[in-house]
Amino acid sequence: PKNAEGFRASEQNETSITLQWNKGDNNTSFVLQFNGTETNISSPAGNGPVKHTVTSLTARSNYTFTLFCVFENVRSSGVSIFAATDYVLGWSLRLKLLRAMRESEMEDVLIEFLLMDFRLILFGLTGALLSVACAQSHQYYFVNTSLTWTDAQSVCRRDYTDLATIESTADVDYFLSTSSNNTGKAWIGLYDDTINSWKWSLNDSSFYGPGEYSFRNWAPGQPDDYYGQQHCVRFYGASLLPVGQWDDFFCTATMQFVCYNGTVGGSPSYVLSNISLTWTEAQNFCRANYVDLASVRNQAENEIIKNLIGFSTVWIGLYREKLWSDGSTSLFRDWAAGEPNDASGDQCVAGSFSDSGRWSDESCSLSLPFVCYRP
Ligand SMILES: [Ca+2]
Ligand SMILES: [Ca+2]
Repeated sequence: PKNAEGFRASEQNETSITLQWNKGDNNTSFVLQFNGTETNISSPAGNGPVKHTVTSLTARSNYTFTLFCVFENVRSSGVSIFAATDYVLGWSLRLKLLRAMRESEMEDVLIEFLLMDFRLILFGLTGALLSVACAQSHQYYFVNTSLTWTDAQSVCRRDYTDLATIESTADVDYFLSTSSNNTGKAWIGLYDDTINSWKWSLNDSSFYGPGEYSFRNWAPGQPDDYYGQQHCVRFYGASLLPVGQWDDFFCTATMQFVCYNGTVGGSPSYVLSNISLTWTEAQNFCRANYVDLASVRNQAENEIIKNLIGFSTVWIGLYREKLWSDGSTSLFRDWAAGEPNDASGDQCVAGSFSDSGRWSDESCSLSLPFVCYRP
């Protein structure tokens, strides 16, 4: 069967996320996969969208949900989305106060003084929240001129240091405080480079000869970054054609994988797992028991792995991460519900002033205001 259409998070609060999708055919039922559990959901009467609320979640956390359509006991391939729960209570009030302070004409010293006072008040009220409050590392500047991402990057590099790198929830708050009257989006420094975003899990430059780090064996039409969420690479076994070629795929899918186990007599040695894991779990497993997930450096190694895996399609060590304009390696992410969701090509990232600063991927040629930083 086909996958459900319009799968998205429609509402969330601190501890629950409501998912919805189009109902489609009356005879279709659904399976929702989440945190290693599966829930069967039957098709409701009527034509409206199907809604399902997942409860007992942790505040301000990211979750992955995968939805399968089931028709006559056959499952669709599945669609995955990420969604996040809200801040804990009291957070939005705090942001309003912060913004009000920024708006006023007070001297910076006075602002600092008030923030300090504010920290103390907060400490009494909320305790744990403090670890993330008011600890930003950069000075941000909102530039209220709409430019493409690349042009915004040039302006930031000319007049400041670079587009904003956001590495913590404190940075997100600070980003929000840069513009009190803007309800739209603004570019930040995160972007996707379809060549340099790809990395091997085994990150040791001496392991790769000339051209070997960039060896690729993509299947036709791949990588396609389907739904903007295919960031890990699977290697087709003989049950999926074309065998031995590669496809970018949802990192949360589970499958067998190939670990690299060092060299034996000068040749690389690989181990095929007999269990199925997500890409990150597979990476952990290989690092704990062998060396790492397998890198494929040339056609000869591609052949060895193809012959090793037979009919199984497996994870290999190739994956992709968006890059920061200033070269930061921060993995902090603050995606809005359902984001990133734009397929393939170069995508750039904007924060939304109307959605707690959360991020979305957008076409880099879109014109938006932007936020620069100076150390
Ligand atoms: Ca793909
Ligand atoms: Ca998007």
